[in-house]
Amino acid sequence: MTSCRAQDIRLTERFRTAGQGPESTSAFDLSCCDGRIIADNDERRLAPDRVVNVMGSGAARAQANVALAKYWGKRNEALNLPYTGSISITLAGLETFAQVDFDASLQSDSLELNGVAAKQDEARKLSSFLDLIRRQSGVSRRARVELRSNFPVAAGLASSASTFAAFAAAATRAAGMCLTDQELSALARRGSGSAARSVFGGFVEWLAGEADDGTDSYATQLAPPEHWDLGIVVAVTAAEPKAVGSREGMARTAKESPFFPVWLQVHDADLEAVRAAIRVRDLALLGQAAERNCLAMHAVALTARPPLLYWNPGTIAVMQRVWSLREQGVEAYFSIDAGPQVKILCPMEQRDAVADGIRGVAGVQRVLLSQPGSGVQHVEVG
Ligand code: 2P0
Repeated sequence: MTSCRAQDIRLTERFRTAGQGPESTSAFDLSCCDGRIIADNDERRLAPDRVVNVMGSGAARAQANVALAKYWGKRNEALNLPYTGSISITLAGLETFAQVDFDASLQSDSLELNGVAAKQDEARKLSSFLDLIRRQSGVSRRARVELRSNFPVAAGLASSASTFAAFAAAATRAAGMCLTDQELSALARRGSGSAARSVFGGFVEWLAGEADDGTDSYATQLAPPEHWDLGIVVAVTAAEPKAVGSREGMARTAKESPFFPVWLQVHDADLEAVRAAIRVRDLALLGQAAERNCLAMHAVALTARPPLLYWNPGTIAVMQRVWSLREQGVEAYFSIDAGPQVKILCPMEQRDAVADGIRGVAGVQRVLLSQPGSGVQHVEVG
């Protein structure tokens, strides 16, 4: 289990590697942290020695992820506890920056998303997350929060994953909380399930866990980004937010699809195949399992009542192009999360060719190039 001290040192290393100057380790008195693990759903205050030097401000960046074996259905909606484990790749370049300032002069939280004041439902979600951090840290001040993503948000590109991973890191830093990576992952999960995975870079598994309180439901890194030089191409077929969000979509599916038990039954084998494929870097095994799991998730969503269809004609055209590229010998495989965008896995040396093959497809608005990316990074503020 990672100690808090190790986490902070590693974050510092990541920051330096990213070439963005020295990290402010002075924000923490590291000697206070003994690595004891708190329950992620704990509404109590952290022990006094786990809240140190409240800086008031913190900033962090995190990247989106694409799920290869997907999270679709919660056994506990309040705590974002999934029925199944899931595995993802963190996506380099699809990034959210978060800055949090606890400010005694504020009467209420001031929340901005991409330069615009958060809408009522977004604000409620962000403030509830801050409340959790306030309860755990004992900080009572309201916060000024700025969140910026460099890709279409709420459109099936896992913006909530990068948002809550960055937000959790920035807010806990601002509140002076001393957390391990595992604790940060479990905390980010409370904001959005998939955010648990974006805390880590590379190839990441979120463990479903069994405990009712969620203490064993957090992500862990299966392999770092450099483990496998995979190319990832993202075909953006719509930039506007989806009609039905993931939260409502998975709740409706779990409750209203007669096939939901079948989804749970088939998921384990896909999870195992994806895990094994990553271990031995077998793209055919990985791609086939990812496509199978993706299609099963969308099939079960389609059979919810009323049905959920996240695709548009461009989505289907890209899927068909991927299949035809494969017939021509290009090792390309798709996955689609809860939205119309398509993420394509391929060998890095074929990434440009795949992107060229996708650009001409009707309905494709933009093509983004990615690869396995790094985990959450603290950023110096001020
Ligand atoms: C995933 N998705 O594994 C799956 C696949 C979308 C399809 O996790 O309710 O935004 O905030 O926990 O994490 C998107 O759902 O949902 C998602 P909440 P989240 O990536």
